[in-house]
Amino acid sequence: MATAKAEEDDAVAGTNLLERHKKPVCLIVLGMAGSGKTTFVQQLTSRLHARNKPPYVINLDPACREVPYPVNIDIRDTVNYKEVMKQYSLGPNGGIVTSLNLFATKFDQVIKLVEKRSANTDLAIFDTPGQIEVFTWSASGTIITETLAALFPTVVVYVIDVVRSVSPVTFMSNMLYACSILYKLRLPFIIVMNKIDVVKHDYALEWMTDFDSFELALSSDSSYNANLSRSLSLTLDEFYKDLTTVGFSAVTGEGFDEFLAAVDAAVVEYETDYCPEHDRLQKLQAEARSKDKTRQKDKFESDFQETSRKLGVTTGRYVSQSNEILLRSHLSTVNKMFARLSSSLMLRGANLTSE
Ligand SMILES: Nc1nc2c(ncn2[C@@H]2O[C@H](COP(=O)(O)OP(=O)(O)OP(=O)(O)O)[C@@H](O)[C@H]2O)c(=O)[nH]1
Ligand SMILES: [Mg+2]
Repeated sequence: MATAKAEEDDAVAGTNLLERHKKPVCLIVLGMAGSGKTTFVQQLTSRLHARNKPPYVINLDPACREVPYPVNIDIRDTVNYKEVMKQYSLGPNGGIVTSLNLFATKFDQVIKLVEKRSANTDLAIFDTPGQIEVFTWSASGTIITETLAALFPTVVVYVIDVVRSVSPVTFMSNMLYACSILYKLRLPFIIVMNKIDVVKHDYALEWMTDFDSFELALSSDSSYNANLSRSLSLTLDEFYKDLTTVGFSAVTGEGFDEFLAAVDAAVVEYETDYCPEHDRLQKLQAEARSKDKTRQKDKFESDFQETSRKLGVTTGRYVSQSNEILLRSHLSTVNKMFARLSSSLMLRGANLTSE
């Protein structure tokens, strides 16, 4: 019997899996300013076009001057970033956050458009603003990420500039940022070590697997930052272990096939790790909501009985007809008082306006 139930569950899970696979995989491209996110999206897009598998591309950076790839949805068509700054008297970062918040209110339309393309698109790519915290720590960033992850297989692609990360302290701060995003979003995560046409990423891989080599790189530095990086590298050991990293050049396209293979593996991880956890949390939330509803209903009933007792009305679960009439008359008195009060307030309001 238990086996039959397990088989049934497997079949249901299997259908979900297949259904989910019919949808495009969403890649959210994040990374520090200038790490090469936009160039990476451009390279990916042009190679996928060349393979007759055009992706659906969405630009979420309201402040970029131009988008160097064929874009399907551009935030700049919906929100004018400069106008937002002017209207709300904001600086550049505040302008980007507010523009993204305004755009997030229309995100259901983006979802509909991506869903429409499900039949003939394998990848939906989201390019994000350079001010990474604007996306990762804002309400709209969370709304966008969680909505996508609930509906599509979603993978976070974190772009690192390997040229700028040759300093172990900079490398460590970049990795800490990646780590914080991974633990916040809890989605499959790929680190793209970009710009390998300039500097190979071998040094970074070595630092991630061999603590001694990282220690050696820091040996000439005795600053507070270096000591902190040293201790942190031991802590990040666990994080490094399960991390998928791909060397890439957004200029030459080197690493493209490895990247696609990493995306495939990440989708499997999404199905096997993220979805069951997401479903479990959804179930817990639904249970909590239903408990809360029952608690509110009980409280309402007890308050109602208490009020009725004070008003001299006897109530049970079923209110007798005469008591109901009495209660209605109480309510109508309260309503009349309320109407009188609000009309006098309106008059006062009118007087204030005319003043
Ligand atoms: N050599 C080399 N240069 C690159 C590569 N990727 C990006 N660049 C250069 O790096 C600079 C920044 O690239 P962008 O793609 O604009 O970086 P971004 O992360 O989108 O920048 P923001 O959106 O401002 O955060 C540009 O001058 C690119 O030409 C690469 O793989 N190799
Ligand atoms: Mg960019």
